[in-house]
Amino acid sequence: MTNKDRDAARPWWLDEVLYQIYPRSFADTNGDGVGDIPGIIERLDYLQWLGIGGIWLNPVMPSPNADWGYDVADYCDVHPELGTLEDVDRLVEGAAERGIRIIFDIVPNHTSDQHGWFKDALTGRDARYRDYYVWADPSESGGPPNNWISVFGGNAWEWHEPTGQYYLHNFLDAQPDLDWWNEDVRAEFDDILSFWFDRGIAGFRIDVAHALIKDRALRDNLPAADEDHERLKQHGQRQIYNMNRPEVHDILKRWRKICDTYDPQRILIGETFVYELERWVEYYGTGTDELNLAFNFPFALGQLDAEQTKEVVRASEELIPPDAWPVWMVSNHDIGRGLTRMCQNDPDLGRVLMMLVLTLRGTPFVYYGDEIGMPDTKLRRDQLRDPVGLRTFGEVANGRDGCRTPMQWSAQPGAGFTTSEAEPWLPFGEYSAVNVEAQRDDPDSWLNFTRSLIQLRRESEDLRAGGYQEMDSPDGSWVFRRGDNTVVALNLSDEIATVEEIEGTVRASTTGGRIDEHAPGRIDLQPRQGVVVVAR
Ligand code: TEU
Ligand code: CA
Repeated sequence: MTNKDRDAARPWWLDEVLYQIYPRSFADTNGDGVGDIPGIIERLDYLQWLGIGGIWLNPVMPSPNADWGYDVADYCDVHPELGTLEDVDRLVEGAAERGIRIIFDIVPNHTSDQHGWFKDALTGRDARYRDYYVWADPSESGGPPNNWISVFGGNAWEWHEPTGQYYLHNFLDAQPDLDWWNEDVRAEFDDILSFWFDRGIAGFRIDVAHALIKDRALRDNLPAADEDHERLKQHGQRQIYNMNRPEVHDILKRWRKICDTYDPQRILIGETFVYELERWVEYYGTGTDELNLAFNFPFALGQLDAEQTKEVVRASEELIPPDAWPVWMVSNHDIGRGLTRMCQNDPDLGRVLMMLVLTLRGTPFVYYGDEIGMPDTKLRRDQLRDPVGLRTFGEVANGRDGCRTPMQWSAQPGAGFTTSEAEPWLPFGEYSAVNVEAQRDDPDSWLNFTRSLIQLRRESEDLRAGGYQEMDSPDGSWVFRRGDNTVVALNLSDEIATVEEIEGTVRASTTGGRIDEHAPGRIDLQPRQGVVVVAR
């Protein structure tokens, strides 16, 4: 069987562990305190050693950084602070040599207000690019066209005095929303996708994939109700007309067709930030005609609770189309790190969570630093760089900056991230306590735990491709079978748990000393401990 035949039989992204890098915070090669693409190239050997098969990079395109790259000023270039197009080519090539694919982030919902299209749109109602954006007249009583509010707080409409209309911004006013009813906008993005795919980019993570197209009649949103998700209640309204429109699926299906013309097939991963699993599965379409992977936020935003989390996974497994494939993620650059949010920084529970993510049926994502157990970093208000954190400081500790602090490579000044003299763009976490160098040679370290679990997954057909089947488990525990011969047993409680009907050899454990132990039909788990047991 040639490599190509094997790819055709089973696409790579079903089997690999993917890794998210926040480029400004991974590795700085020129001493300006900002991580860069050459820094990622230098660390490819580390990522290969860790065993990952693909990297998603947060946006690297030119941006005035009102929202740190999520305000794109040019979709077909690289931000000078991060590198050049040639660096991207070297990254793609160097990664490919190590069996690693590069996935980019694309932001199609809005541009920067510094994008050429928007600058032109401001010049007049007849401007060439005016209709690339969502413009509206004041309401009859004067004031904004409707009641929509921005995800980041405040009115979603910004008045433009010189042309006498409002423009829509679902995020910052420096992030004007594109009008996806406009066929020209669709055509532009077809070209942008092809531009990067032709350079060897393996796929895209699509920013706010559920938001792209708005209600054509700009109807008012309804207020949030008691039964709504906590986050929606805080927000105040149901986002039913300013996003989450059915027509978004046509756009994503159009993109999928483009991906499918490439060999190897390119993939689409959606930031489908929806609160109901019934809405989430819709982004998979029939299972083969829309997103390849749709992030599961009901899972990621939950607490780590045996009964609740199990229920979300059970429901996700039931709802997902048979030809579609789950994706599991608990940390990212917005919601923070699972260790802090879901495990209150308890390292034992944190490892159990890592074991869960790496052993569920589906593609796991590891956020940079999670493999060494980096918690969210505590920051003072004057240290924040994220506009959203600055708006919400106090309500959300550390805002979104706490999970974006530099990767902790070593205990040396500069943390192995930058030079000892440089001021990092965000403060370091506690890098003398938690870093790659100190953990690399310690067999019981978090890093080697993560790595060995990734290796086990690579070697195990059951863990990569086997079905998920929940088993009976003691209170506070979660036991499931993967494929025919592999059982994952997680004790999330503070009591010892005895798991029955489990026979085989311990092949992975969240704590040292249990590897190769024989489970003769039952096994005792210590509080907050997890094991993977393989029969035969
Ligand atoms: O996030 C979209 C989004 O909905 C989140 O911003 C979330 O609601 C918020 O972080 C809660 O605090 C994406 C990007 O991941 C994020 O970094 C961008 O700021 C946002 O889109 C706008 O592009
Ligand atoms: Ca740099």
